[in-house]
Amino acid sequence: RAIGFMDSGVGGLTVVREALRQLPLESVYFIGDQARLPYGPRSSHEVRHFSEQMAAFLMKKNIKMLVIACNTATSAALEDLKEKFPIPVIGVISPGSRAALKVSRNRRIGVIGTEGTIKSGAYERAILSKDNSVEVFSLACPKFVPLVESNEYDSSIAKKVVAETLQYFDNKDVDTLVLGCTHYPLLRPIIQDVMGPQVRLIDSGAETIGTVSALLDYFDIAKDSAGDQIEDHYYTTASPKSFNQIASQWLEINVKADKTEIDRL
Ligand code: DGN
Repeated sequence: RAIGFMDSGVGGLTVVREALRQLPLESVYFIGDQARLPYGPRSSHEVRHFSEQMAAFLMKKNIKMLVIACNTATSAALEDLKEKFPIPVIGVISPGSRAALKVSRNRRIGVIGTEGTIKSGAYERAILSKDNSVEVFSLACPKFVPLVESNEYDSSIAKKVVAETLQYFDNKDVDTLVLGCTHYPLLRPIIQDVMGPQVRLIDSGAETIGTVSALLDYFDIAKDSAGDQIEDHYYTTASPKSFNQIASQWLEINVKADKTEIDRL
């Protein structure tokens, strides 16, 4: 059985990339809801509804574990999906928060994400519930996801937009910045450049794979090399052309996604 991953678009692939590296024997079922992207500006009610649909689609593929590879969906739907589905459901916010606390020295932590994630306050809650002596500075970056989805993530426009947006942190003296949206690791080199080498960037999605790996062991459901064949499947709710291009580039494999209709989800 495979591990299911879901996101609003290509962002979740940054989590899958880490899974391919850290858990090479596991099979992946991925769905990106590109037809209804971006999730950031939507109400949490709507994001919850879409997340349930994607989770139900993946459940039909007989997955053994579900990774919500999207911060916006994690903040809106994690509790709901945990209740509804009889398999382990893992979000990206708690692992990202823990990693930030682990590396920050001056206890001033920045978080960037979509409007939905930042408005929900999920990161602040997750970080402060583990250590309430830190200061958290949160910023919504609504322009970042469209840059990534339009394959502009290393263009000069991207550099300008990222630099302008992150000016907010100029006087905040954060030493750690959480990439609280799974699309943002594609902008990582630019973000690092703008923030400077002294700031540690936390990739929440990548951190999540550590949790996934521990849970596979805990439930004793990890595949070993004597297990069945590895078969990865990618689905998008929009036309697969741009998805395949970004996915193949980012995962360094030839990805051929299938389109799945929303009303069939
Ligand atoms: N990749 C999603 C996240 O981590 O929040 C959000 C993308 C979007 O739909 N705005």
